[in-house]
Amino acid sequence: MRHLNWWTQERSMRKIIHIDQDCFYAAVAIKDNPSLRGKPVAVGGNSDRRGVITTCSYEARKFGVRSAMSTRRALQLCPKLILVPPQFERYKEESRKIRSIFQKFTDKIEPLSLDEAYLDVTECLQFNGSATHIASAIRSQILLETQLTASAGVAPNKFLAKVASDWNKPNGQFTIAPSQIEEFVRTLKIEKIPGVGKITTRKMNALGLMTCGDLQKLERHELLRQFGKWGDRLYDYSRGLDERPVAVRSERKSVSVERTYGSDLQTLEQCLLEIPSLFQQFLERLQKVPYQEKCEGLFVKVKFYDFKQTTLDRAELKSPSIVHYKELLQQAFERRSEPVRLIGIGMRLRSESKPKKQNQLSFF
Ligand code: TTP
Ligand code: MG
Repeated sequence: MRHLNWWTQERSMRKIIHIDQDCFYAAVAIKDNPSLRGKPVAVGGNSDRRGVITTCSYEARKFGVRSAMSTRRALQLCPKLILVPPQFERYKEESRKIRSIFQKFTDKIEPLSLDEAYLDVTECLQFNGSATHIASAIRSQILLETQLTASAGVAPNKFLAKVASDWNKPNGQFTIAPSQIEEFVRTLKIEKIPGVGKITTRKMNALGLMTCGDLQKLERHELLRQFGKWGDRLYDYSRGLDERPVAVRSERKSVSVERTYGSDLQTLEQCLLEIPSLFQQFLERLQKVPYQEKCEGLFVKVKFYDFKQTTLDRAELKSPSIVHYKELLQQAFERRSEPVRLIGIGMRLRSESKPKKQNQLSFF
């Protein structure tokens, strides 16, 4: 079952999803206290202690309340504003759940903050490799597991994906396909470029530059002269170009072993025969991990003859076994039923655990 959609025809093209939770801190506060739903809610410090607003619900935004505004000013704009204190542990908790959903689709995750991440899903085979469908599945799963809404942008690079995630906010998504880039950037307002703040916008507007289309008329050296190093980026962004890869963090999130085979394994049976020796190797690896961490699920990775790979994750499986890995391998293999060049098995670990002296894992 080989599939070529409009996107994978461009072989070098990446598929990037930018996910951003909607009014994240406020949404968590509302989840924890449903009587706040539908009301203007802000998370921040008290006005009498020179507090500032971290964020607010969309109802509060209608009054002009914004992040980083003083609480005093926010209350002037919206006297009925309900102020709640921040609860960072809760945000981390929800953020962890959201990250483990991302991991079901790709290993290439670059978290930007607790509520925002880039995902490279170029190699993800789910939904026939449709990044748009993957993004909706991620948003549905986030809603199901956390009762929080997220917005997503889908595009061939990080810059466009980030712009796109803001396009249909809240609780929406937007895809910019390669064929639409030229038209999209021509009319894109410069203030939509991440990193272009009020001051740069004013400076550009004064030069008659309103859209990326306007920016395109300037040579690279002119942009460098006007905007310093940032000019280089602006030259590329205004054309919808961005080659920055999704920068995966190196913190330990899993323990795994994998093996590449000299000649491809042709059948499911051949693949399954490899599990016992991989499992033995996996147990040896586990004992060397100097962390005491909780298992957050098992996974199997399969790379097919053409280097396309798929990862099958099961968060509900909390203890590694040959039976579980065989089951996962079968499902992963059947996504394509093509010759296999690599098999990996592993276990997700809770991401925020602290190193312990003990040299054993808690589930042993
Ligand atoms: P954002 O994603 O910028 O904002 P948001 O999620 O609240 O709203 P949106 O629907 O527009 O995405 O930031 C994520 C969280 O980071 C936000 O909930 C609170 C925190 N934050 C601050 O503490 N200070 C700030 O100035 C901003 C912008 C955010
Ligand atoms: Mg957000």
